[in-house]
This record gives sequence, C-alpha cells and structure tokens, in this order.
Amino acid sequence: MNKTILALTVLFSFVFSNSSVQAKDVIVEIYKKKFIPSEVTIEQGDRVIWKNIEKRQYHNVWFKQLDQEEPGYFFPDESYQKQFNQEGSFAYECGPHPQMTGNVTVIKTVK
Ligand SMILES: [Cu+2]
Repeated sequence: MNKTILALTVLFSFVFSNSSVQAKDVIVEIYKKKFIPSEVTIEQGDRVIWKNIEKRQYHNVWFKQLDQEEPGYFFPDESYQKQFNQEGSFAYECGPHPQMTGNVTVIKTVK
C-alpha cells in the first residue's frame, strides 16, 4: 500500500509541478513471461510502468545499458517504473528470464 501512495504522490507532484510538460505514463503488462507490448515509443519525460499480472511468477526489468546493478524482482500485483529523460533506444530484459526482452524508444518531446 505504501508503494501505491508513494507512486501517486510522485505522479501528482510531477504532473502539477510541470504545467508546460505533459508527461505520460505508459503501461507494459507482464504475462506468461512476455512483456506486452514488448516495444513502446514514448516522449522524453514520460514514464513506463511495468505491471506484473502473472498468477505467481516474479520478474524484473533490467536495462543493462542504464542500470548499474540488476534491479530486484517484483511479484504478481506489483509494478516497476522508470522515467526516461534522454532520447534513445533502450533495450531491456528480465534478469531471471533472459528470453524475455523489450525495448523503449524515447523521442524528443512533441509540442
Ligand atoms: Cu521474468
């Protein structure tokens, strides 16, 4: 529950402190050991939220280019989020299941 409250607090403070920038949240679901959709394109400043909707399988979201260490696992009904401020194409995978791969493409904010 604390995580949800924290997430909402972060979301609201971000939305209301940046009136000129409309950052969006993009949802990627994790189900049957797949990222759905596996490829997303977002704008700078947007956030991707990965939701684990498995019955009992944990996962993580590991950007080997960006993360110094492998992030912790998250379990069904939990989520993981990351905000992207740099343009680029960022590949990721699930640490325990390297066959699970995805990509986030970040483009310049369209005004
Ligand atoms: Cu996994």
